[in-house]
Amino acid sequence: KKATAKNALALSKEQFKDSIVKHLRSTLGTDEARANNQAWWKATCSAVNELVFDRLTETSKANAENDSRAVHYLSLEFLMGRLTVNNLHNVGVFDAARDALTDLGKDINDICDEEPDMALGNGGLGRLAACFIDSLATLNYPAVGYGIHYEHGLFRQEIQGGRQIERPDSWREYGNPWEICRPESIQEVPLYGYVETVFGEDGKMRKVWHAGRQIKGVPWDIPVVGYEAKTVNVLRLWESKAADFFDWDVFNAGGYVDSQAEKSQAEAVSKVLYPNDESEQGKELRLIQQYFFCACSLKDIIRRYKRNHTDFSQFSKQAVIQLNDTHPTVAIPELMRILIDEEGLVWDDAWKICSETFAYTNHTLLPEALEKWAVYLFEKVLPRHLEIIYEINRRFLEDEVEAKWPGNDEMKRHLSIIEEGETRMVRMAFLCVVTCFKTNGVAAMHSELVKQDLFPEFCELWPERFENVTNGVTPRRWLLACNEELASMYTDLVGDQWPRDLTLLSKANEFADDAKFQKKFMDIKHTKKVQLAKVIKDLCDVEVDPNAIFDIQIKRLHEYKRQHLNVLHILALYRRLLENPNYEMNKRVFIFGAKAAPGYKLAKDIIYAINKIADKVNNDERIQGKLKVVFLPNYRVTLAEKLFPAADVSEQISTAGYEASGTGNMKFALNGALTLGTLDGANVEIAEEVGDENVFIFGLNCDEVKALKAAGYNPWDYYYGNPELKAVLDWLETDYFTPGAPGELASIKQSLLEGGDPYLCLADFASYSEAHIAVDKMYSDKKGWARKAIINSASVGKFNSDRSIEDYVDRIWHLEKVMPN
Ligand code: 26V
Repeated sequence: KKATAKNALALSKEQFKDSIVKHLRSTLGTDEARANNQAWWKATCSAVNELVFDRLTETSKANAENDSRAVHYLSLEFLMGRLTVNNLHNVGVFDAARDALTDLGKDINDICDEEPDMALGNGGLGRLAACFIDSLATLNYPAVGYGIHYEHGLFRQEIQGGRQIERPDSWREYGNPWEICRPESIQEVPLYGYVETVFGEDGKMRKVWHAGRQIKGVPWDIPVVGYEAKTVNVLRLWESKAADFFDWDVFNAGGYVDSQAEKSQAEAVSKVLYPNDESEQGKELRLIQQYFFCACSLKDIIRRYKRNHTDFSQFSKQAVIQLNDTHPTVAIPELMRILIDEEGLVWDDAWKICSETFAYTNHTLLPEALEKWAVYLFEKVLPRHLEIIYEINRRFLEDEVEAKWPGNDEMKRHLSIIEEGETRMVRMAFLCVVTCFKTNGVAAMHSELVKQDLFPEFCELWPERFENVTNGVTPRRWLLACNEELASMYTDLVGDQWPRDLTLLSKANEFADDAKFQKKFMDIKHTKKVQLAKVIKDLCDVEVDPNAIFDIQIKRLHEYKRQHLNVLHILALYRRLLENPNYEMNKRVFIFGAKAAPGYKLAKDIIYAINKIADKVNNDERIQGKLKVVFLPNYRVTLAEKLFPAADVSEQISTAGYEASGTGNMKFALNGALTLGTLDGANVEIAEEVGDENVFIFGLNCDEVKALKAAGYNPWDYYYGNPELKAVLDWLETDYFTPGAPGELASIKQSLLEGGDPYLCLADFASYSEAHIAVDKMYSDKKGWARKAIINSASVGKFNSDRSIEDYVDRIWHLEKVMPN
């Protein structure tokens, strides 16, 4: 029996049982005999919440009393997944809960399976925010996450006839026991209208924004439980509602229908998370979402600040605001507006406060993902903010740019926050870099590219503003909770402190060649593969052999991530097997999970191709089950938790220079998968940590990609130069995989040839194919493979998100711990 962990809240199995039964009756209005699993789940959560809510209150009391400096993490996305298992572990009562439920005749896994995923994010950026708030609480730092209480998270993906269909996600349709509504902290948000210039009796000019509409923001708090820590922070998510007086006025005047329209317009603001789509430009509702949650959050931050302060002189000492990408950038002009128009500060004082309060994280270099908003939209929705942005820009160009590059109008045009053109645009990233005291990238290589390629002139102006903070993942969710078997093996080896200090796992390196240790490690891998095989059978009705190599690519579908490169190689293998039934290879299962943005045609075509190829390959008796292809529908956090532990090979094959960091790559390595990847994002640092001999690196590096593009890349050269590549590309045009419907997969070939192959799939194909041969060879050496798998898992302690947070604290936030353990 495990000793009671430090800071675990005392709750015995018996107490837990009593509490669950009590909540079944008094909270849920049922009893042990009638309750369904959903009621059991909610009762279990309520039992835990008795502990969690106490700590939540204590934490906020301690922060108020200490007047602590805090970080405010503003993010349009928090991809939380499920909370129950995680919270049970973090509070330190997982074993008590499991045993209590067992005594009550329930399996904790079935009960926890009732919880819907909180999928309030698209992918990497949203999941990073979730890992970061876990780490902040674990390290006892004062922090608040601010975001939107979307009614619908990222769409649920169904596959019909091989194609993606989007269905609405309704994560809180039947109530969510983790959230607390706080009507006492409702905020009002103005929108639209016009700006009036008024002169006061003192002769001073003031600006008054007469809003055309007002909506209200209702906060919902999700407790964020630190791992065996005293701290419980909050994630505060804003829900939009019609402002009370609006519907009443119209309603009383007999306009019931109008008042309903008003109400549904207001509620539309927090209705649904936008998927990363082709272009978010021109989407007025998205801009309103951004402003809505920034305005609510700033009011909340200022309200809390004012409890202890009468002027703003200490504001930037007390509050740091981290912008998770440019999505919350409008918080900058909003704070300027509040300070100047409402609090009566002069421009220079307001500007000083803003530029000492905000910091910005960049998560992508893709030009189409760099946010720009049309000036006319700003003018319509946020007229006062546009004026402020113009003034920020004017001062920047006339003072800073002019001083550095005197008389250089071309440079002014180039660096202007306003892009001139047919439609004038606000460049949000420029506004961030001009204002923020720090701008950081998310992996060493990415941060260099941010300086060199994205903001070279800004970097010349202010080199000290640019930082790197390499991403990380929480070991609580991504090892302790998702891989019980490996977690307990590590606890036996190094004790129970590794979920905080993940570098302790490096002890396992000493056993990388130990036959007994290897067997235990690979037996666990096998167990996880057996478990995943069952999931695959249930979801896809495909039988896979757990002795095969499980080769997994799970991430959003995007051309730069090159799922289609993986597909081309699968086709090449299939062809080799058909041409030579004795072709030597280990059995291989290629597993995909990916959502495509609803408007991203080629991404959806790639999903279709994977499914069509899977149908054919999986049912082709000629290849004797040597090759299987699986596309798991509705990839999300909860599925990811089953996939990472079962992987042998981690596909990280983005075109070098395009993946800012990646975080899935870290979860794979931690669970003992070997990376097959390019020198991109954090792959570079993973290879550094685990050693080049323990990863399979292939393809062009970042400089070679740039050079090839500069020299004029011609994909046809590779097509004609490599017969196997030509054959698989031509295959896509036939009806081999889509009987009776030739050409259904042709768009992929087309994008790679006529389309110019912007992500250099064909250039990297041969190298990728060779790397796969090396993987296959290596896997035949069972001991060699086990050694590498162990070294990978034992050597990625650096990628603990606690380390990322400590880097942010040292380099950017400068926080102090409240209530240290
Ligand atoms: C945004 C968009 C918007 C419109 C066009 C298509 C598109 C494609 C990608 C994106 C990226 C959104 C930002 C994002 O999720 N970045 C990811 O952030 C992770 C956490 O830092 C990082 O590990 C990933 O490499 C990075 O892609």
